[in-house]
Amino acid sequence: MVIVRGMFKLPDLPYAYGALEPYIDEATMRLHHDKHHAAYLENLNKALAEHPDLAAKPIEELLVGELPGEIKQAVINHGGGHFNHSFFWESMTSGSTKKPEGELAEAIEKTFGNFEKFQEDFAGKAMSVFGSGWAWLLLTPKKKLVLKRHSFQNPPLASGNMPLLGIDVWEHAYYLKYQNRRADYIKAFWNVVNWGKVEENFKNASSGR
Ligand code: MN3
Repeated sequence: MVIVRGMFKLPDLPYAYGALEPYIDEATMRLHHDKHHAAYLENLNKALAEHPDLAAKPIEELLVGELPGEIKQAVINHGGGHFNHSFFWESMTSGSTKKPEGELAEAIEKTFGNFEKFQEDFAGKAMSVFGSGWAWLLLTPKKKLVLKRHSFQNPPLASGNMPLLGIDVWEHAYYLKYQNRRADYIKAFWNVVNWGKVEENFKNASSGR
């Protein structure tokens, strides 16, 4: 367990560091979780040190609420980093079913044509992130599925969209194993997607929770 000082705590991974091998290697997971995610938290807690009222809020609420000007960008960067990574860990599993089922599968087919086309479009979005950022499958307030690129750690909640699935394409997420081959990392990601979790996200977002 990694100890981070301050109100926001680093959640443990919901699986062992090596559980996503060979697709995402243990060394990357250790560094990514214990160092990168922890650093976002350290910096978020530092930014909120003088704002205990804000530090007591759930991260989702903090990211969509009003923020004092002097800490706003720090909360977007580091609070976004905390939210995005917490979400990302939960979106992966060693026991991936490799494809969605039920209503989510239907919605994906309706929006993108078929699952393979969705994978292609999602990968295209992730490939087209210039520099550091994320690609997201989101449910809009009008309950439409959309793919979006987000630079840096800009969190997906701000515009009222609900995140269903995201991929971290910062180099720290893949460079140890894949070096500059981002496309190979994205291809490998499909082997570890926790579709049960994505379906749960879709159900909650669809019912407005
Ligand atoms: Mn990352």
